[in-house]
Amino acid sequence: MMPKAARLRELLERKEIARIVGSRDALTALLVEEAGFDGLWASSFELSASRALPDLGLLTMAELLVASSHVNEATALPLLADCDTGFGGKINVVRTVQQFEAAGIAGVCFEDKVFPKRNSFLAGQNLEDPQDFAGRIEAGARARRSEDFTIVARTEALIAGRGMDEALHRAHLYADAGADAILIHSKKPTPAEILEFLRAWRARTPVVVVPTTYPHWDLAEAQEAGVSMVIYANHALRASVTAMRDVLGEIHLQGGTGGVEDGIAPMKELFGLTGVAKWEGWSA
Ligand code: SPV
Ligand code: MG
Repeated sequence: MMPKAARLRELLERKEIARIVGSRDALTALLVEEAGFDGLWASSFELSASRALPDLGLLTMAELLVASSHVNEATALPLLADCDTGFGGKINVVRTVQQFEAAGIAGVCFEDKVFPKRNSFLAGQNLEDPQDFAGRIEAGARARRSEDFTIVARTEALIAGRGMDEALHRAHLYADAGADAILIHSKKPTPAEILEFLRAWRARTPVVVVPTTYPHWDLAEAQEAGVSMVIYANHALRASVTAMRDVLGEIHLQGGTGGVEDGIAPMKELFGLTGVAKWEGWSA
């Protein structure tokens, strides 16, 4: 089978748009694979939320590496790991690349915000100096062992309200520095500014988007406009919060679990997902 890094690269470079999904743990990754998606995203927002922490750059590189490895090991899908700002300066980016690549993870994404970053949908966004950030991307690209290991550079210029010229300037700098793809993030309710970016970018590198605030963008239109990959970054986590709240509320109200039993995954389904039969085969 093709190594995961090569598979992620192929997803970015093929004509057909690829869809990857935020997976905060191994079980979520299994469900993403079962649903037929192309790959996985280890989201700093989801991994923080799963620890009941806000997405403010609180998790260390080692914590994100362990969590990302659990996600990565669960399936054959390639994983793009969200490595926030890269945990410091150039040498921290270098070690991040070394460690994530050694763990068999297909690629990493670094964003051009000042450490500690704030989740893109929170106020108060500070951008890193573009030359400094480009230097980190260049060092990270040099540090990888395999050319297939993907480094995505994410610019938050639009998120920070710095305008299209700044976004394009930064994206070109990061591509010059060796980024394999550009993630252009937006918090607008329509894809208008993403479309403007794509027209000016002229497919210089593959482009990745995170359509959380513009969820109605048609996938075929996004592909036509030049998007290579979309990330559904947080939907599995948000779905499970809603489902857990509903069920826990019902159980508390009813004084028992009888009323929810038919609406939740049977134990047998979890035995299947967790591979009981496969594991029992080892001792047969
Ligand atoms: C994440 O999922 O952690 C992301 C995307 O980085 S966002 O939450 O939009 O910043
Ligand atoms: Mg993140």
